[in-house]
Amino acid sequence: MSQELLEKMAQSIIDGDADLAAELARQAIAEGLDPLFVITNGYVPGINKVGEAFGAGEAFLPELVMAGEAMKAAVVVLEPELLRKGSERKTLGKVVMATVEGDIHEIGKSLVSTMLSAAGFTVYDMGVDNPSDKIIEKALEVDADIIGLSALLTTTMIRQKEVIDKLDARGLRKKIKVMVGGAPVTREWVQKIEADGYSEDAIGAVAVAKKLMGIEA
Ligand code: B12
Repeated sequence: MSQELLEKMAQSIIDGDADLAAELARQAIAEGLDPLFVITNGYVPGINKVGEAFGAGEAFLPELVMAGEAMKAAVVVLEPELLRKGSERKTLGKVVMATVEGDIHEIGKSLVSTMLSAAGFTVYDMGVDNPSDKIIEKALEVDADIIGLSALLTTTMIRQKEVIDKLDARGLRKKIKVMVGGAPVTREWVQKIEADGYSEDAIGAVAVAKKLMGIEA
């Protein structure tokens, strides 16, 4: 594994260069590199840097947007490879994945969806900015085993609690498990809202989903 390639990947995100990010992803596939490894060790450190700079007031919204677009461009190229790796397995369970209402961060949620699909789950990815009732309706429509809720803002995390409370009120809390995630989500928060599972990354999300289905991880 070339450290240089990983650094170039991180830099392509920092520079918001979607073409280069996608090109480097294609190069990684051609070299037979593990797609999740390059996402985790190449692109994610880049987007984290932009996030930190934004948080510190050293980068601004356009940079954040461009970094997000570059990250998406790389993941789009790597996604088929991620899926191919798990394509021969049977369905382990049905998961409705959604970013909560008021939140348009999609990259982490999509990565979790992709990894769950690759692991053999049937995933219904609802995209971003989903009202709690809509998420519950979808879960009922597809007879989901698990709802996965992503929230990237401290102001939208409360929607994770809202979904759980609404499931509770409708007597669905035992039938449908809820797992949560997103950068601001902490173990304390998970305990407080009594979610069934939490992971800080996409690999962990697969292990959590398996555990919720009673499957040995
Ligand atoms: C890219 C980005 C954006 C892009 C999103 C593009 C897109 N299409 O998704 C854009 C430019 C749109 C954006 C907008 C905003 N953003 Co923004 N953004 C980010 C940034 C830099 C990276 C997020 C990301 O994609 N990370 C990479 C992925 C792979 O990681 P992830 O999302 O954390 O997901 C992983 C885990 O959390 C976990 N996971 C995620 N979801 C789930 C779900 C389940 C069920 C499980 C088990 C696990 C799990 O697994 C994932 C894979 O490993 C973060 C900073 C950061 N480092 O988090 C800020 C950040 C989240 N944004 C922030 C802010 C403030 C905003 C804006 C309000 C800015 C503004 N003033 O307009 C808006 C909000 C818009 C809205 N209503 O949602 C703040 C939030 C602060 C806070 N604590 O609330 C952050 C932390 C930046 C900062 N340091 O200030 N943003």
